[in-house]
Amino acid sequence: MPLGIIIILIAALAKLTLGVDVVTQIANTTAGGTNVHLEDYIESYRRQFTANLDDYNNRIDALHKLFERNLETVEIQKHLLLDRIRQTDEGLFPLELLNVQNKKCVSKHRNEIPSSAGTQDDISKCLETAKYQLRDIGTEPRQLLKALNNYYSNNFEKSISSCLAEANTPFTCVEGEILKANEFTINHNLKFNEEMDNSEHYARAHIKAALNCSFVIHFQAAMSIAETKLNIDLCMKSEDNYCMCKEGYTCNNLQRVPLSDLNSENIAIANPLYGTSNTCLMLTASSEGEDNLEDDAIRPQAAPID
Ligand SMILES: *[C@@H]1O[C@H](CO)[C@@H](O)[C@H](O)[C@H]1NC(C)=O
Ligand SMILES: CC(=O)N[C@H]1CO[C@H](CO)[C@@H](O)[C@@H]1O
Repeated sequence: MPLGIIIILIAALAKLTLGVDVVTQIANTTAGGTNVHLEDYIESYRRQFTANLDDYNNRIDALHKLFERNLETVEIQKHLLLDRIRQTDEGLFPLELLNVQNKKCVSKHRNEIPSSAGTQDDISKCLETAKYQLRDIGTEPRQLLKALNNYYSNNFEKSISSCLAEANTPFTCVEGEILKANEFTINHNLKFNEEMDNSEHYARAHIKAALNCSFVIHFQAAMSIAETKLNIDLCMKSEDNYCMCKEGYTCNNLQRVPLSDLNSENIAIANPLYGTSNTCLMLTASSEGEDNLEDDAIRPQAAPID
């Protein structure tokens, strides 16, 4: 006799003697058909649980990646800045070769350019601090993921095994466990979302700190580079303490004349060359007590005496 017919007979018999519950049980568990269905039913939930765990994992990973991508940006910016410092440094070599005056100006100001090694160290410190904090990102969510995984693979599986082995009505028993597992999952999801929010908040704060840390270094370096270039430029235009008299000749004998001394009523002024070995003199008028050439009424005048 084909198996299907036996099952129908048993089901019919059971219905007569034991009532609806037993029919359900038999219909859900009889070999060759419905036992497989119950297994499928459980399996479909297992798949859902696994998908849930994967989702947790993906979200934690995404948070880490977000953090790492931002640190990569800092790393890229570091290389760009080091390039810029190198280019600035290299740009000074041809200037030095032009003439003695330029060479003096360049060597005087060259060390005002931020050093590559120092800059690299400073930005690396920003990155190290951030990476150190990265270790803690996602700790709580990861603990919740572990707890959920533990629940699915231990509590749930044990209950299901005992449902299948011991319960008179395994389907009802299994359904009860699935209901419990769903409830556990929903409560766990709420906690997980909350912890993810906290972690994201924490991560963002540290990303911001790392970007700010590197920004400050960039800003200072850019300022130093610009200032150095300006100083060298000013120096080469003899607005510094040197005067280019003619190609190849410089005068470093700069005398500041207070405005009050520029008195046309006086018949004589002191001889600034008297008793010195200087052979040239550059006079610059300066306002009283002030040491700033920028504000001078009269620009430096070259007065080679030889
Ligand atoms: C950025 O860093 C500088 C220097 O460390 C600090 O003074 C400043 O408060 C920081 N700004 C922000 C927005 O964190
Ligand atoms: C897989 C399967 O056949 N499930 C059935 C088990 O019995 C219940 C009745 O309690 C049905 O609702 C299910 O469809």
